[in-house]
Amino acid sequence: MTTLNEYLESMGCETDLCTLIELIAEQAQPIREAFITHQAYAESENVYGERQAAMDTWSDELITRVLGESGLVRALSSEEQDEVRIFPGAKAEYAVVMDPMDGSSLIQTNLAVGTIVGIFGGGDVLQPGRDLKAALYMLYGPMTTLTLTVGKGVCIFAMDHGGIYRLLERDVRIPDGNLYGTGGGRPDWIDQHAAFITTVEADGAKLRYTGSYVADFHQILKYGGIYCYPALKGKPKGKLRLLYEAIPIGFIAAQAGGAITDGHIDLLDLKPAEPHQRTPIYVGSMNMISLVKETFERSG
Ligand code: AFP
Repeated sequence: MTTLNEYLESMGCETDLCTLIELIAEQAQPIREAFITHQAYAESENVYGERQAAMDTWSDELITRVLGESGLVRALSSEEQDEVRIFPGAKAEYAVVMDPMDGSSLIQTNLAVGTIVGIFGGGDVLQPGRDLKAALYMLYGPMTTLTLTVGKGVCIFAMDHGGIYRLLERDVRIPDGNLYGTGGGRPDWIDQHAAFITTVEADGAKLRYTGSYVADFHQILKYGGIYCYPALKGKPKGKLRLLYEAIPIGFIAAQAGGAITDGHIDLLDLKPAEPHQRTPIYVGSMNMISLVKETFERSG
């Protein structure tokens, strides 16, 4: 079976980009091992005032150190760090954006969590998602999988017992489908979102939501449907972040024939104003994205 290395070479990726992707993907192994030993909550809070799980901090420090030492990354913006990190000595000009441990509050319940990464060229982290060179996520579930795009379609790898990623599926396409997952409490949803959910439920859509974005998106990628984290009354930007959560996953969705929107615009066209900017998110199959847009237009 094709390895990650063979796949990247066959895609004609720049050598430095191949090395960077492989380096990031390799961190899944130490992260998996660390789940056993880092279960307790750390005392620190991140920039949003949220309690940081020990694994958030640990995986953030691990990947930051590895990328800093690689000499390939000029700038790094992490959901877990207040400031953008600059590595002035880098020989390559990649800019990495990441959520090192998405869904970390679920680690203690042993549900699947993941690491989300986007890679830009040009050394600047504040770029529209459409300009990504690559996007990937590692999902720590029953298997460790790597879902990757280098802008030429999406493929999924699984890590074998020796730590080698082997291709499970190439040219992944999001089918039209009827799964939906939504964050926020029903009383807090804005009217357009409530109208959308009423419509999909009336159409027989099935609710699937764990509270781990990366895991919830992965089943949408495989089976079709939509993941939503809407604008809430009193929180018009919702909860998730444009740079770390919307942009890399949206790029993967688009490469698989789906799309991402905030209900009004395609989020891949939006240039982030600042690294920690939040946005409402609707990401998934084209049938659902069309319905979101129609509903938002109608209920205005
Ligand atoms: P944590 O990383 O704090 O667990 O947050 C996860 C997350 O950002 C995203 O992965 C989930 O989809 C979303 O928040 C869940 O939020 P709710 O608990 O409000 O549904």
